[in-house]
Amino acid sequence: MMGYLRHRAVTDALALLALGVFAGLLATWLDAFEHLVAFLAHHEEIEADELLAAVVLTGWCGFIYALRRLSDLRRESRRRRQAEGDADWMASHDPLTRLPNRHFLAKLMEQREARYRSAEPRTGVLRIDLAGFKQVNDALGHLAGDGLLAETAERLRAAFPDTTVLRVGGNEFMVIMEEALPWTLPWSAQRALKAVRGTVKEAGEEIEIGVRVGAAAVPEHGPTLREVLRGADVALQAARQGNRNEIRIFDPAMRAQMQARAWLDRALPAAVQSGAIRPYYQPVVDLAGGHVAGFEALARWRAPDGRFVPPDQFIAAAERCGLIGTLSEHLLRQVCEDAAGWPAPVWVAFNLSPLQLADSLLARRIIAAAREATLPAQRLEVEITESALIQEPEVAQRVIDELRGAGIRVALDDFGTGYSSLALLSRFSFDKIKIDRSFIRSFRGDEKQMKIVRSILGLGLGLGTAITAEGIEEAGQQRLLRELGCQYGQGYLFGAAMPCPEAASLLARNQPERKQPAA
Ligand code: G
Ligand code: G
Ligand code: MN
Repeated sequence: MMGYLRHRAVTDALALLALGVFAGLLATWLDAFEHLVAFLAHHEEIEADELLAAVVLTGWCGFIYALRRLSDLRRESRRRRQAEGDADWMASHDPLTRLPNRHFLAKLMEQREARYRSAEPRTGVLRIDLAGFKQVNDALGHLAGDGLLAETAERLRAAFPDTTVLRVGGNEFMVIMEEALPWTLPWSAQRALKAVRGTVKEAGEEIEIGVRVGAAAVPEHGPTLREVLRGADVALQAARQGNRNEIRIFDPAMRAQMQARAWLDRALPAAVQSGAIRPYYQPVVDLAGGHVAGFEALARWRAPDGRFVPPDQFIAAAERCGLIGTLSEHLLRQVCEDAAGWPAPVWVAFNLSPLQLADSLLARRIIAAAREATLPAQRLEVEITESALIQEPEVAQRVIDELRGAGIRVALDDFGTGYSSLALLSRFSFDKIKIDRSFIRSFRGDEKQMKIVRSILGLGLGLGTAITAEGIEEAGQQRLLRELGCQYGQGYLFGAAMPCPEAASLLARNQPERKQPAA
């Protein structure tokens, strides 16, 4: 449009110039000026000289007018060019943080691929996301969430000046470091973590931001930026499985892990619905009497190819996919039904996931499941880990009180691995404490571990809480624990988790002496 106008202006100017030159030549050839002067001198009465001056003045005015319109046109064209540039900018930037976005990244990759073909120059990539961002959004509102993102962008920009910092997703950021030296990658990841972590004030609240960083570089982890972005994503996913503040550098083994995870997430819903995940039962032995006192139900999933999927993996997947409630409900029904068929007073213990303790109806569900299966509440035990109690202490308190009120026992699982907090022991009431197997494994040879096990046993005695030692694998461990006064033992020495029919036949063989008919 502008080009066409300029072209016409030039042709017009040339035509007018030609016309002027032609008129000048014609006037010279006809001596027009002399005739005009003579004419004016002869006819003073018509004031033609004034008229001429007016015509010349009008000409000049027209010229000025034309110049002004021309400058308007210029300004208009500049404004339009800028607007076009802005549209480009807007398409390739995020309006909230003013950082380049995914489109920018796509263009950058295209440019590199066109320019370098196969071997791209060395480039470090960090993918960064915020832990608990969704909770901030949900609890404090989207404005607070926006503020958090803007603040994060600012911190990253300050930490990486003259480097491309992008926002590539809801709460995901990226740093692309061209020409970065190989050994600086972990250091840069650390810099990103340090820059972003810490507290932010939003909506009048101090928010603690957690940061996860996945890092990868061209050419160590792939020949192109495109591939390395994927590698950094895999590393970020691995970092997400860790703590709140976590850094992972890409490692090819992660790829296999991610594929396994993706398979789990796909296959789990069907497995939960079809009942492919079943409870197995590991015996818990009364150490003084030597008989099986109860069983701990442990979920087992035999995949279609026959191999067992590790429970910590599918439990974590169920938590991730929001299926833990459904899975747990299926399992608990089966467990209560199975245990109702065992002779009294053999009991069954059921593990709860920390996530489930946020459900205020949990206790009622559990009580109902036992009742429906006609399993007396006294023969059902629920195992809870400390982390579950710390996340939602008020709800946990209510759930525990309700369960105990109904006669269901509550055990504190894996004691010794987490916080092992005395405050928790004093705040909540437990019927049983389970000493984690990591203590039992080595306590015989280790004076200090021995003292700790002895102290936990003393604590149990003082609080009137039964103690189970987990992970007993050797007869020597069993003997020592019995001598120390530990009431229950569990571990491969007595048996691993087994299907229900095997548990039933174990019970038939292993009855407490007092129950056996007198000879
Ligand atoms: O059985 P091991 O068997 O490998 O179990 C691994 C982990 O999975 C343990 O911490 C155990 O408490 C947990 N687990 C096993 N079964 C269940 C279950 O039914 N529900 C929940 N929430 N955790 C379970
Ligand atoms: O976290 P929780 O205590 O619920 O999990 C029990 C886990 O301990 C299960 O994974 C179970 O298979 C495992 N386990 C049970 N007995 C033993 C044992 O004697 N040695 C080892 N190493 N693990 C055991
Ligand atoms: Mn357990």
